[in-house]
Amino acid sequence: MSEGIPCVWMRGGTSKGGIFLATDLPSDPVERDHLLLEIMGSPDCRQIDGMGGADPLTSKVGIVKKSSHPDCDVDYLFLQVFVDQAIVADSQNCGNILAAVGPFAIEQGLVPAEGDVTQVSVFMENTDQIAVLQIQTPNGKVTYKGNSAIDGVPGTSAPVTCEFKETAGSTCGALYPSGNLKDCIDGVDVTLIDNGMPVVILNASDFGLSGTESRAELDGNSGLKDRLESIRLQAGPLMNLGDVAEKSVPKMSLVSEPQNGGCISTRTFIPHRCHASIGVLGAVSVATAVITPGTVAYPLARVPDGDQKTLAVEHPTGEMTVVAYMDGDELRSAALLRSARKLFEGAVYPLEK
Ligand code: NQM
Repeated sequence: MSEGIPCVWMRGGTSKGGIFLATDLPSDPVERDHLLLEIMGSPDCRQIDGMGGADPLTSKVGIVKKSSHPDCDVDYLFLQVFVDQAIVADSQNCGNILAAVGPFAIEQGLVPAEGDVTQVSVFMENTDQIAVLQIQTPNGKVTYKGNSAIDGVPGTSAPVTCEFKETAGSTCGALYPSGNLKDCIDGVDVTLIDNGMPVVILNASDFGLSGTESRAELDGNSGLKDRLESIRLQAGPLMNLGDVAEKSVPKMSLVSEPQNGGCISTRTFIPHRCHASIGVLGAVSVATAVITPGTVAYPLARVPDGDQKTLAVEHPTGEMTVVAYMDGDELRSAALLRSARKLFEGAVYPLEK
């Protein structure tokens, strides 16, 4: 039998995946990616011969090491393992798996627990940016138990708060990489934005949709998916992302008026399947467009006043609250509540050679 690779399987926010110490994986990216495809069982739409859950949200990997950056505790590289294609993409961050990185780092001894709440500063290698997490560590030990609920996950857990600063232009080089608040592609108005995640924002009504359709209904709409992919492929170069045919960014977020007291309603494709909720940094990018006059989202949105805005971004399974700290009209930093859970610790096995 081939040798197992130490790994912890974790839920982070509304995503799930394998978290590895960098020292346990090959340092050569080609070798590493090949191994991760085998571990997840990709490419195969059922991922039957691997650990992946046959959904982009459960086919994720976090790689963690002690940080080489003076202000950070750990470095985190996120990899999206495609389900039905032999692709492992490092072109995006994942703020959900990030929530699992904090407890993992403490439990693996990379960060000492300090007091009842331990702060973990994470250097996000995908975009060279920093996130600061607060992890519950009563009596110096990580706990996953608590009273915090997040939409898309049953029950309650210990809170993991995530704060992001200076995420503008994380991957595209500028908050509005095309230089415009609004562009027109295939006759449809779009806002191309990157505040931690490259997102194309579109008005759901331009596609004959109410924006409240279910994930299954949208995933079954092949005409819609074809139109979105045509726009996405053209948005890629405008967003300084080049040819995005084999990339997981930009995401495509259809927006409409809020239905449940939030600031906006969303249905987000990541990028080919509809998200069960919305990504963390995806929500930060949408929230940023929501508060900015001139974007596609602004006229549909309900925006509270004040220097600290609580922006509930509605999605198919509830809402994701982004707390936006403002500097005048601009978003200075954003904080979000997530949670995590350790599901399994052991070894995963690549195919025998
Ligand atoms: O936007 C899904 C997720 C994500 C990414 C995706 C994420 C983020 O829900 O920060 O969390 O957009 O592919 O895990």
